[in-house]
Amino acid sequence: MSHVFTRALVRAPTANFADGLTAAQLGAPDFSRASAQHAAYCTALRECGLSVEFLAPQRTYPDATFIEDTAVIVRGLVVLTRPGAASRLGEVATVREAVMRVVGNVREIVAPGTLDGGDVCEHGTHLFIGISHRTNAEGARQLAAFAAEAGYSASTIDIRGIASILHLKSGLVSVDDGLLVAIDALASHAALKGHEVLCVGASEAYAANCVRVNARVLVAEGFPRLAAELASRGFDPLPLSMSEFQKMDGGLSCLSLRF
Ligand code: CIR
Repeated sequence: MSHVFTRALVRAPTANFADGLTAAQLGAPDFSRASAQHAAYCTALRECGLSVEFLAPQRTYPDATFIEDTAVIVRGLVVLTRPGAASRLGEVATVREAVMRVVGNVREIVAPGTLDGGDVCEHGTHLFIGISHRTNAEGARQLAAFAAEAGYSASTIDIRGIASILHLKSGLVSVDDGLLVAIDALASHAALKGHEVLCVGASEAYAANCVRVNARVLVAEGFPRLAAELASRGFDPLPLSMSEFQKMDGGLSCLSLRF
């Protein structure tokens, strides 16, 4: 992986975190456990060499801890999103200022486009953009146009028929310019033809949302097969408890914006 991350933006969960959106049916999350898991996640980012900036917690937006959905930050490209869930639209204003501090020239997805950052999988200089129940074709089109200006190609993958994932990156991530990790339902998708794909079995599907951060790969704890497979390929997995975020349909990538 050529890019070195130096900073991350995060936002701690609020006490009303359980009021956020979820279809997971895993029960209500425990706030104090979620807070501890979030703190451990931030420690892990620091271990990977990043400085971690905390944005103010947002009680008005119980899903705001899933900060990844509000912006797409890839090399030379910063795009504020327009989240597809009405209850999350207002989150973008709360990250605008912090994102502007990162790069002055910020682009923005506008209506009728919708786009969640979790639907954007950066792989080398290509963006796979998920068409989901949150991201629509117009949002993807706008992002692809911004991406082209920044030298990225882009293609879409329609995930609306895959009930088990909320966002594309819930089931497809890039751990290296030459390796994707994907759930069964995506591993043999035509859009991935020609790419090397490590397929995560059904029993470990949640772990597909792992995150390459410099020398490490953050992986959800409790999914030993993926961790072992990554280790055997020379990666250095860093397991993290994610149970409370999983209950709210969230994964490792959505808890930070990394750049
Ligand atoms: C939501 O439904 O929007 C949140 N409860 C979870 C968002 C997870 N985000 C992500 O995977 N990028």
